[in-house]
Amino acid sequence: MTAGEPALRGDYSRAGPDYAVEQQWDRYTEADHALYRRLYQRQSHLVRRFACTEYLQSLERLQAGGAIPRFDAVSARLRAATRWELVAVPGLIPNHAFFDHLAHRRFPVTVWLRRPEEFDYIVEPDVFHDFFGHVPLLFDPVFADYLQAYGEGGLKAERLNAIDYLARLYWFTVEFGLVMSGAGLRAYGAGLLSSPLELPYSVEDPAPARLPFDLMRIMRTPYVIDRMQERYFVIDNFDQLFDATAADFAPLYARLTQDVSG
Ligand code: HBI
Ligand code: FE
Repeated sequence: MTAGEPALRGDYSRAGPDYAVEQQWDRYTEADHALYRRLYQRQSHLVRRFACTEYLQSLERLQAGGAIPRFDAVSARLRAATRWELVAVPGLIPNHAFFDHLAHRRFPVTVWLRRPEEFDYIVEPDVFHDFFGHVPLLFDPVFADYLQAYGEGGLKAERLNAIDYLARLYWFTVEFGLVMSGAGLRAYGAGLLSSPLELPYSVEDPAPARLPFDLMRIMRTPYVIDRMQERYFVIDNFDQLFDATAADFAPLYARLTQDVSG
């Protein structure tokens, strides 16, 4: 996205100022749909053991395992459920556009699918990660409100030069969050739900630390993007997440900046 970073794979030439594109569903090949089905098959077995119930209920209702979904059809159902919709994007988009979509209850979903040799892992988000990982929880009313609030917080953090702190909150909740439910420890983060290796690891492996959700600690914790995480933060429920992040972050950012400079 900035000079020096490796090029992103998507086609950005047709993207508007908000980075929206047409999904062009007819351009997916039968091989794309077959690869998507294989990814979905494997992962749907794993999530039954390791995902939170809110996620599983929505995934079940979506019935989206047969082919790469049509975003328009899913948006119609989402609008009825939580007033969210999907917007097709070429891949990672700049922070401002990303936050603005979330603040308006639009979730950006990448249009392209990974290559077969990337079956187990891909660094950039693709349609499987974005759809399988993120979309089911948009049907949960509390999580849906949290994500909108995160987008609004992102627009504010931009003005306060605090995006690096806020991005950690997204990372340790929306992407890699765990929840302690009645049934035990479960995953709700999309990076976990869409990963065949890290999903069981995050819930069962003795190696990583599992810490109680702590907003300030999260915003002080750097993360790596291309390895298993060394720590996860555990919430009790989505209300806790929404309530803990409802306050004005400006004084928190001021404290975090002071930590660093002195
Ligand atoms: N773009 N498509 C897409 N998906 C993301 O998850 C995403 C993004 N742009 C920026 C971004 N994430 C994060 O860096 C922000 O949460 C900070
Ligand atoms: Fe993601």
